[in-house]
Amino acid sequence: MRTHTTRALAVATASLLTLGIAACGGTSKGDNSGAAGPASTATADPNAALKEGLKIAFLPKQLNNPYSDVLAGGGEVAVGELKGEYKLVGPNDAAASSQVSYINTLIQQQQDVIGIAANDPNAVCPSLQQARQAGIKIVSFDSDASRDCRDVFINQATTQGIGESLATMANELAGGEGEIAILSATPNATNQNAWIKVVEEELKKPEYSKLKLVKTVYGNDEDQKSFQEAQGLLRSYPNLKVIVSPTTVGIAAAARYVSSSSYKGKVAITGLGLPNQMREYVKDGTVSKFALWVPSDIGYLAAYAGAALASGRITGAEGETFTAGKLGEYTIAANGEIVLGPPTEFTAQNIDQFDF
Ligand code: RAM
Repeated sequence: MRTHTTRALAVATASLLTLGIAACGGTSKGDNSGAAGPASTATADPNAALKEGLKIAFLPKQLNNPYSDVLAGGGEVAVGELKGEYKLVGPNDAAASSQVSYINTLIQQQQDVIGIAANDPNAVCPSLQQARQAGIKIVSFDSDASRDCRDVFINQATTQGIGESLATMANELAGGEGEIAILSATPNATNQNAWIKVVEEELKKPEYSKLKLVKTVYGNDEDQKSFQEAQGLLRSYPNLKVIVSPTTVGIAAAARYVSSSSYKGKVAITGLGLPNQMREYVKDGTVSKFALWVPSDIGYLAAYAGAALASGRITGAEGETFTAGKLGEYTIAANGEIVLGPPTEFTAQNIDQFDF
């Protein structure tokens, strides 16, 4: 495509101008000369062929979460298309530093790309920096690591967009007034904390003046703890109208609790959920509306971004473009962010069209 080529050339030229003298070659594995830092010192070659045989590892927040399985499944498909070597590893809990030992092992194994959903933006940084110094490309997805310890971040949708959608759904379900509460994942999760911040900002707007966020609690993305936290919220706040849970684990646990309690039909549950986990609660009337994106597309896009980085096609700089197989072309935005697309809202009308 003409526009594509023109754009790619413009980006390449811009990168050359920006990087100037610092651009003295790419960093390869085993080269300790400076992969770390917010922007790579390599120059993007938009015509570089994608390498085959790349070792691309996925490290989600935790393994025992259906969301991680769906997401990594998309990554596996993409790595297959790229003729690479796929690996999935991870802890069973989403605690701040639970991923560190996995990163260290992936460095030992000389992976080419580590895709990570960071359980804490900073706890993973020293190990990720070591990985970058060993020439490994870091693609954060779902939950970002600090900007200076990864190359790009695959964001499922814009942080602002997700936060706004959570506030809008809560407002609609509360009928424009009353008490709402948030049931989040872990207290250190980059993604949930960023979305909650947007919700809090949204609630300051005049259209939300009658909506009151009474409490935010954390179920740590553990089913039982999330269930108990939902129960606790309803006991502590008898006038609660809506529980907003921006985590697939939390929303499913809260819906399960409410569906078999006297709160069913009185307290609304909304947030971010997997259609397959939420279907029964939509069908039984506990949940009328929630949102999400296609998690497998995040994994798929992360693998292609990793391959583009490891092949020198992109460096993570703003304005660079690459093609992600069936998903088409993506442009890197500010701060190395690559946005998948807008979230989808699910209701009784459309939920049966989705199978993930
Ligand atoms: C949970 C995890 C994940 C988040 C989804 C919406 O599965 O916390 O990080 O993106 O919910």
